[in-house]
Amino acid sequence: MSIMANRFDEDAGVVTRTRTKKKTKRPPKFRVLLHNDDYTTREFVVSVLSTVFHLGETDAVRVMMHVHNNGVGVAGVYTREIAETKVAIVERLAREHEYPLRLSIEPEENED
Ligand code: TYC
Repeated sequence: MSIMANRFDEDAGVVTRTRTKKKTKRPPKFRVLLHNDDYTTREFVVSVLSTVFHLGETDAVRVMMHVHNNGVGVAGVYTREIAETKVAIVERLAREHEYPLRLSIEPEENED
């Protein structure tokens, strides 16, 4: 949230704006979504959730089962570059194991 006051500079004929409230600098966050398929093994998904997304065994199994039952689920929430890097790492791992596992990224709506 920012408040801007307009001022007219008479010498130069230029309108300047003065920001009176300090801009809070929180970078946008992005959800990394995991998508279900019929071929990737449950064990592989749990291992990715634990090694790449740092979930404990219980949460990793819970997220994997949520995706298995609902089609899609959140693996984690990160800034854009970290989210994109994790997607690239998991996609490479999946292809190496010849799994069709898919991931995507979506912006988290701002909460302020
Ligand atoms: N549906 C897969 C199976 O039954 C398991 C699975 C879960 C696959 C989550 C992908 O993102 C996924 N083997």
